[in-house]
Amino acid sequence: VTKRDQVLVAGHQRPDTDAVVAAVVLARLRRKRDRRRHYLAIMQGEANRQTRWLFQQTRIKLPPIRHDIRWTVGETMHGEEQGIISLSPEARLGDAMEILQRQRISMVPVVDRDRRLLGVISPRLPQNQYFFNFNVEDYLGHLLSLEDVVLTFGLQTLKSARIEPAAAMPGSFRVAGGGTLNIDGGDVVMAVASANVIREVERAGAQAIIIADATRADAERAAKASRHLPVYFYAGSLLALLSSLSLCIPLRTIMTAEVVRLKSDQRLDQALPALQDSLHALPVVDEEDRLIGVLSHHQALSPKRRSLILVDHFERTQTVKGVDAAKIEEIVDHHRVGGIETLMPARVDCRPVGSSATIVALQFEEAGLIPTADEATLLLGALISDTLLLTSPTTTAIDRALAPKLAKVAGVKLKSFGRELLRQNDELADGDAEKLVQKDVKAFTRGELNFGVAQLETVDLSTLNHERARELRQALDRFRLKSGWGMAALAVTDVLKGDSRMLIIDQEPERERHLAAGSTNEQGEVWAGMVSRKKQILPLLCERLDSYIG
Ligand SMILES: [Mn+2]
Repeated sequence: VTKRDQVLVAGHQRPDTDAVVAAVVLARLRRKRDRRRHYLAIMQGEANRQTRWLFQQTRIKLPPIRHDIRWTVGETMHGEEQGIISLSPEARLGDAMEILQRQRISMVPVVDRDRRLLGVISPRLPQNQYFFNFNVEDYLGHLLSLEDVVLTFGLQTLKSARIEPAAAMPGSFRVAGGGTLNIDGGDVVMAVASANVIREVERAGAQAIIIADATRADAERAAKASRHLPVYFYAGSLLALLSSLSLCIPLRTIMTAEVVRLKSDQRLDQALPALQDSLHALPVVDEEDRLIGVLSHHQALSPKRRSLILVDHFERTQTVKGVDAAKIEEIVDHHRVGGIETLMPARVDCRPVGSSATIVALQFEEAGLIPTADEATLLLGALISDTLLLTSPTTTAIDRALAPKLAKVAGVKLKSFGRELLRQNDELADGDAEKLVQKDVKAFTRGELNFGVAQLETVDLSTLNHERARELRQALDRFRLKSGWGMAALAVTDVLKGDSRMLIIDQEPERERHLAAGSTNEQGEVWAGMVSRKKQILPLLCERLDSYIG
């Protein structure tokens, strides 16, 4: 499986529990049915407290956060999965050339023992013209040493040096061709097997002689003419030896150390200019400059469309960045059919039910599969979250039938699990009072009086204790003064029980008592069965205002 066979499953921005769970469990369901591809859930932003709590009830991990699905360098490069080819600085130019030709690549990275990038070798760089230029006579002692030649060709030693030759003695490669010899100290001479030549070369102060174009026996006989001069034997022609000298050059001496390095999490389109400026593929390194991949022009210029499954949204404004360059294969949602267009025919599973998790659970059933306990826990949590424990008007008979079944598989009690889950996102207990009274507030006028009515939803009205009620009253009063209202009310509504408690603050204490119907309870009068501000709470408040004679 390569990274290219990945299918991302994404929920909407500012993810709620349903968006995260539907993506995670749908990805797991698809994986069970299709093992050839890698289905990977992502979320567009931090999970909220409720979602984190729900995942903590399972062994399933929260998906990675990803806002932008455009390809990264890491996803496009030739990486570990495909095998990264690199060479050590002690490798030879011949090794590099072989790889470059066999793999048809433009560059070979040179790395140390810890895979740290030291440089690159590329025949496309002007400084690497040795690839096409065998005129290496004068490179001895600069680009390569006698030892490099001996090691690379596995030259047989016929007469060894008394003193080890210096690793990089400067000199030239010379060919003893029969004419007058012109040898300087430090030169390495290549010659046919001739005792006379050996004597002459030794007299001239050469570093060593390599005998080629000869049988081993002839070479050994000639070598006897040497007193101290090291003599080596090359089992091949003089021409072959001469023309392949450059292959002995160690990479450390000719690699290009100054090279642009790409990072794996860099976006591909942002790495393109550097790549287009480069004559060869570019290395990709980690934080410690260790080689983790190579990005070629070919890979970068023709990226495939990314496969994508969208869940819990059907609006362009809520979806991931980079959706235009992706191939939407599927949409699973319970909202209205919105403004997302697909390039190719897509499988769309939109059903008017309480949550996207409901649809995912139904897909399990339809596939003849049962979710694991952990998967059922997540699905149930998302279903409860979106339907406020099956109380919201979006709840359907399908949701009501499904919830107890999921609870059974999950091994939890529906009601108590649901309340515990909903409490996680409940701000009544610990939210900032100043923010809570302003979160959902509307201004009204009745006669001469300007007033405001705020509403705060909770799943557990018992968290509104005396202390909390006092805090909220004080914050409400400050907000009333700032807004220039004569009166302000806060309805704390228990969405599960369908009741509200009314906290009322009025500049006229007498009217305040009247509006509270004489109740002196600091936690507010209970308005039983009242949840709708527009249809229930405001009419009763206005009725009491009208009946007040100050
Ligand atoms: Mn939803």
